[in-house]
Amino acid sequence: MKIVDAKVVVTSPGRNFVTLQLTTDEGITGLGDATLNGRELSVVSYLRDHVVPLLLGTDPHRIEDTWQSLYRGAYWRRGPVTMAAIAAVDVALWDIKAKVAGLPLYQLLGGASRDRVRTYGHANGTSIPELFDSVRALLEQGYQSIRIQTGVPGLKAVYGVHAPGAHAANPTRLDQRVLPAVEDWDTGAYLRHIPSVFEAVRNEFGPDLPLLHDAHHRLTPIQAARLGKSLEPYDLFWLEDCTPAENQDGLRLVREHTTTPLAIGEVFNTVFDYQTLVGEQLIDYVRSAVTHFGGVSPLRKLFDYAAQHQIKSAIHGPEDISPVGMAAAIHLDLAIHNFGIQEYSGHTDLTNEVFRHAYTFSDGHLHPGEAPGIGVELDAELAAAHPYQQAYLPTNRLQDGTVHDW
Ligand code: EZ4
Ligand code: CO
Repeated sequence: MKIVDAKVVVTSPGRNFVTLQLTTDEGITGLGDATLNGRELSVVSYLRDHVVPLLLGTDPHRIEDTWQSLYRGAYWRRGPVTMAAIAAVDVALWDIKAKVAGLPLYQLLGGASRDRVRTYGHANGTSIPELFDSVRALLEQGYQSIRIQTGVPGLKAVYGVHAPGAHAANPTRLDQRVLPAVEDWDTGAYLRHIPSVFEAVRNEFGPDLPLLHDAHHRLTPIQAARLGKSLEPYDLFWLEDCTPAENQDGLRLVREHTTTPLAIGEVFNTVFDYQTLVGEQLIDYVRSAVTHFGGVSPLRKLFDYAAQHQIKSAIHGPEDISPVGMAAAIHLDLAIHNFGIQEYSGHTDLTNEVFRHAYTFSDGHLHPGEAPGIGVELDAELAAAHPYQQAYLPTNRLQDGTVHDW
């Protein structure tokens, strides 16, 4: 079998998605997600200009060899653009292999280790009453674990949260350009406010509901240590991205001070980003996405490494992972032993029409379905009817104007 065609499809049914579609000489197609929020076209060029010419004529069954040749052969290793591009190839090849076998991908990964995949959803509110409404709406949708994000008194933005359905929260328009929204931040005000939010949520919804929180890389290790400690009475499922973890050593300090479980890694793209964090068991959940970590093949290896240190999976699953990336994640979630939880925000109806998928959501759980491959079909005509729109994630500044992590 040979790869005879490789197309990179960019579509924006509400937000931008980048998809690689490979076709074999036997007419079998495979899909992979290469979406890198706010920097989408860099991955399109990496694939179209530099990877597609290498793939044509090769054997799609040689997944590991293709992966290694793209990773090592480029000489320039790692980084989000490279690893999103390689991820799309890896997933498209797994999709083809599973279709040839006539099996859903999870069967090729060892079969199901559980009946279904537990998820968590995002509750957001500028105020406590608004947050409660958001939690209730998620509970009505069936979610059984909930991430809590709120406004902080004195700040305009709810940190780390995108405006619903928007490309970027309140983008500023200047001439023909789309510029990122600029949000405001005050770490002291945040640290003083957040424990009272969790106290209120516990009082309203009781002790049993698993609650998560994302600090979105905004704290130093000592601030993160203080936050983890102050949240201990509210029994969090995890505190996520408490500090920018390129500084892996900083997590030792956080870990020494708090028993709040820690989750890290949505911006990481290789196992090297996790060496200290996993090797010294400084975290409890690894957060990388199939889409940004080079695909199913390397993420499976990361999870096996994490398992040796009693660390579980928690694949990143915001709306900016396409249904193709989400499907690949759900197959992996079902198959691995050390599954923790899957983030799941769902997609708009239009996105689900562009990417028709076999995976289903009910009672707060996902299942990948039984369609051969990853179980996603791309509607190319509908995708083409919704072309790329330039968009950025927001940026963030302190009240004196200093740029801060978003
Ligand atoms: O802000 O994926 O845990 N989820 C998150 C996400 C990220 C976006 C960035 O593109 O932090 O919502
Ligand atoms: Co996050």
